[in-house]
Amino acid sequence: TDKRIEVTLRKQLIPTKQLEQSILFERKTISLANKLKNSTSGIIAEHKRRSPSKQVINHNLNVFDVAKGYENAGVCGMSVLTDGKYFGGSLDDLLTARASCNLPLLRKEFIIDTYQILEAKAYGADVILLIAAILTRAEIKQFSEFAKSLHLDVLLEVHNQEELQKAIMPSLDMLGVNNRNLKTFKVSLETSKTISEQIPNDFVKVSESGISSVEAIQQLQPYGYKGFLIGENFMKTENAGNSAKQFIE
Ligand code: IGP
Repeated sequence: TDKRIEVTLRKQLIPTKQLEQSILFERKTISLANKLKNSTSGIIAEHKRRSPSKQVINHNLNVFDVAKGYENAGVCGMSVLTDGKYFGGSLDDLLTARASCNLPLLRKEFIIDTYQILEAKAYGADVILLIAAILTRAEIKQFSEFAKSLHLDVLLEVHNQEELQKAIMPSLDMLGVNNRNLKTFKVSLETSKTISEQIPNDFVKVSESGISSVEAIQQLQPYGYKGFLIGENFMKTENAGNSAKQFIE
């Protein structure tokens, strides 16, 4: 409901038409799914200042430098947290990342309204995240089809088999398995391993959260994972880009 209020307020501030007329709305988007398919490293590196589970991760890194650093490291894409309340992010962070690099950008947000998908596009995103745990099947269908009409890729996040069965549909590009349990905040790579065989091969498989070594990635690859979403492990260091570089080649 907090998000509802937030979205309603922003909608009043910047009406839909205004978003649609913004310069970035005409930008040709880059497909993260395609980049992951053709990559050996598959790293999606995240900008995350803080989180509910870790409080402060890093306040000294600025988005501009982090985006440049990730791009120089050779990652496939970048994820930018835009949620303010829990993660200390903003749409400005997304815009700054867009100004700083040419990587496909994922808007990391709790999306509950098509307006947020228009915002994603207007602030320079190439990909949106949809979280199965907070959406109905009808919403997932509506939101993913709307995103596709704007040429945005869709990453659908699940935590378990029930969510996967509820959410699976052709308008999704990537299926992300979140290794972090939302209630306990515990992470286990076993989550990705056990769900992998239920995911049809026409979707690009992404493993999310709690990945802190190249060995972890090598463990997950035989299960069909092509993408690896990593935040904290890079952001907790002094130079996120350099840390990401160590995961590539
Ligand atoms: C990154 P980690 O453990 O590497 O920092 O995790 C990413 O997976 C995590 O931030 C995340 C997330 C989310 C955050 C995954 N799904 C949904 C907010 C909302």
